[in-house]
Amino acid sequence: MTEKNLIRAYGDRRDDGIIQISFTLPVAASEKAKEAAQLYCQKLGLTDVKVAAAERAADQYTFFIVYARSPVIIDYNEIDTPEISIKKLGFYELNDLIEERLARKVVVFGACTGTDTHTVGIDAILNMKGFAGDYGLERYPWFDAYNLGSQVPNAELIRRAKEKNADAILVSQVVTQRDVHKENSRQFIDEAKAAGIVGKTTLLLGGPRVDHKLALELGFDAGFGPGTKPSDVANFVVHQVLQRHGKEAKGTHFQGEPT
Ligand code: B12
Repeated sequence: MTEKNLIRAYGDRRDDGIIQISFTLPVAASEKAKEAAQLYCQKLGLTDVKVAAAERAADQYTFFIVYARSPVIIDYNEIDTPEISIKKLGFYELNDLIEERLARKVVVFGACTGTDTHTVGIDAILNMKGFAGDYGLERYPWFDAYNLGSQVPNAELIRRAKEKNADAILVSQVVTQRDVHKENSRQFIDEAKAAGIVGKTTLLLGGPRVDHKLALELGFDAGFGPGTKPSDVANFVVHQVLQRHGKEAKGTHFQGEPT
């Protein structure tokens, strides 16, 4: 039997259970609203509740930040979740690797698909300037990156990618109301199956509410969430492409910092 690793939230001291939460209630900002926030937190099972901020969010809406103590204890060793672990190569090393092993450019297509207009995330990954000081894929001389923009129908993205024999397709989904991101992603996978590219083209899903586990469940090869850097995506795609072409042993991915 595995040993337990019981953990609680850390606030000021180890195991004090102190957490910070934020939420909005549909009432105007007032002392009564603060009391409502207190009561709400108590009903969540929290104690030592302190309403640190209560700000008007809109007419009849107040946004709260609360500190409180949670009794919850979890066993960290019970958690088993898929995770992308990869030893990242730096910009120059990765380009050199593509040149040496593949001797052609890696072709990627990306878009924000369905009804979603939020392009900032996919732009951060693909555009020349990149994100957080990390170059986007357009900047890599050994990548050919096509960014089709927003509200692109799934079938159109797949058709355009197939025309260029794309190695990878990047789907961005930001709006999650009524799980529209999942519904649209499932529709993308259905289209990809019909087009015969599943298992041949690397299919990536990304967005603020996406994680690797969700993407795998939906049928993608990997998922990338908030804070993803273009170099994370570039490294993942290159290793997948090399492995698909038998130019790198499977399971070469392992954890580590960029060299
Ligand atoms: C900018 C913005 C807009 C702009 C978008 C402009 C544009 N060209 O993109 C405009 C004003 C048009 C807009 C419109 C709307 N928006 Co808006 N918007 C935002 C805002 C403020 C920022 C989003 C953003 O740019 N984030 C920055 C990027 C860099 O982060 P990111 O997307 O997470 O991307 C990173 C990762 O997730 C990952 N990633 C993302 N995609 C991919 C894909 C792949 C393949 C990979 C590998 C990685 C990856 O890499 C990126 C870099 O790390 C957010 C609130 C917020 N603060 O987040 C609301 C927000 C996303 N919008 C929201 C809403 C509701 C809307 C509207 C529906 C509003 C309306 N009623 O009209 C419309 C949407 C219309 C539509 N059909 O989509 C909600 C969504 C709520 C929900 N749960 O679904 C949010 C959260 C605001 C809120 N709190 O209510 N919006």
